[in-house]
Amino acid sequence: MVQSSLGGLTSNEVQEFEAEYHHLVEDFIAGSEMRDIPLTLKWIEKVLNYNVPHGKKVRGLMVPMTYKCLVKDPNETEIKLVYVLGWCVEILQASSLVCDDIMDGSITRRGRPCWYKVDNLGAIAFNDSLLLEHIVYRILAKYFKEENYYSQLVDLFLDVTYKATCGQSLDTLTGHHRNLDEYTMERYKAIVKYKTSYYTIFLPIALAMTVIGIKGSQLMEKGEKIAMEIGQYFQVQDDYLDCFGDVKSTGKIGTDIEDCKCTWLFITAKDKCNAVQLTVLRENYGFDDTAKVANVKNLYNELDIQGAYKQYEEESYSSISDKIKKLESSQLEMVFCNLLDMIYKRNK
Ligand code: GPP
Ligand code: MG
Ligand code: MG
Ligand code: MG
Repeated sequence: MVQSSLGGLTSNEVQEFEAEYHHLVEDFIAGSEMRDIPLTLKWIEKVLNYNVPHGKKVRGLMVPMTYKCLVKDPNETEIKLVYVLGWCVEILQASSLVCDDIMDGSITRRGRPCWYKVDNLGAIAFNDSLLLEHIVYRILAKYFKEENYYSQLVDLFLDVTYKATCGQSLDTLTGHHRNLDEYTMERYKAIVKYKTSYYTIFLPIALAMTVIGIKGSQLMEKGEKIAMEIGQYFQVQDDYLDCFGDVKSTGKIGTDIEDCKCTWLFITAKDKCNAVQLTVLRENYGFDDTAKVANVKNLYNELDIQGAYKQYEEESYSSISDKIKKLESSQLEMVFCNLLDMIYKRNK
C-alpha cells in the first residue's frame, strides 16, 4: 500500500500518513466502549480494514498537503492530528463507497469484490456503511474534543455528508427516471457539485484550514469556487475512466452505461449526435445488456468522445490554473496547484 511522493508531499510523509492508519485503528479498537460485544468489535475492524486503506488516498493526503503549504513551522502534534483528519476523510469515503456500490450495482472496487458482494453480505452492508460514518465522529471526539475548533470539524463533516447525500439522490434518481431529455450539462454540474466536489476537494482543504484557524476567512470563500471546479474536473475523469479506463488500474468495472447515469460522456455524445446516432443512443443507453453497452461504446468511438475528453482535460487544466493564479495568495495557490497535479491525467 506504499505510495510514492504526491502533491508536494515527500514519499516519507506519505508513508507516515499510511502508518498512522494502523495506530488509529488499533487505538480505536483498544479504546472502544463496546468491549462487551467483542464479536462486533472484530467485525468493525474487518469492515475498516477491507474498505478504508486500499484506495488512492488522494482525499486523505490532501489534508496534510494543505497543512504543509499553509504552515511555515509545522509542529509534530498538529501533524499527527492532521493525519487523523485525513483518515477521517478516507473513512467517510469508504462509508459512501460501500453504499454507492450497492446503489450502482457495481461488482468490483479497488481490484476486489465490492463489500456487499463479500460473503453475500448484500443489504447487511448498508449497516456497515453507517458504522463507518459513525466511526468518523467517534474518532473526532477521541482526538479533538478538547480543541477549540472541535465543533467546526463536526459541522464540516455533517455539512459535506448532507451535501453528498443530496448529490447522490440527484444522481441515482436521474438514472432511475431515465428521462434522457433531462440529461443536460446543467443537471450534470448540479449532481457533481453535491455528490463529489464538496467531500472530495472542499472538505480536505477546509479541514486543514480549520486546524490552522483560518476558517471563515476570505481565502476560504475564494477557495470554495475553485474547489467546485476541480471537483467537476475530478468527476469528468471518473466518468471517463468508468468507460475507457483500464480495470487493472481503476480497480472497478464500469457500470455507468448500464445504470443510465447522467455522465459527461453521455452529455458530450448527445450534443455531437446526428438524428440517426441519437436514436441509436436512446435505444441502447441504460440497459444491463452487453450488446447494447457495446453499441453505446461504439457510438462513443464513432463520435470521438475520447478526443473530446482529452481536449476537455487540457482546457479545464489551463482554465483552473489561470483562476488559481488570480487568487492573490501564494500559499493558497500552492495548495490548489499541488492538488491539481495530484489528479491531472490520473488513470485510477
Ligand atoms: C461518485 O459517484 C460519488 C460518490 C461515490 C459519492 C456517493 C455519496 C454517498 C453519500 C453515497 P460514482 O458512482 O461515479 O463513483 P464510482 O465511480 O467510484 O463508483
Ligand atoms: Mg458508483
Ligand atoms: Mg454512484
Ligand atoms: Mg463513477
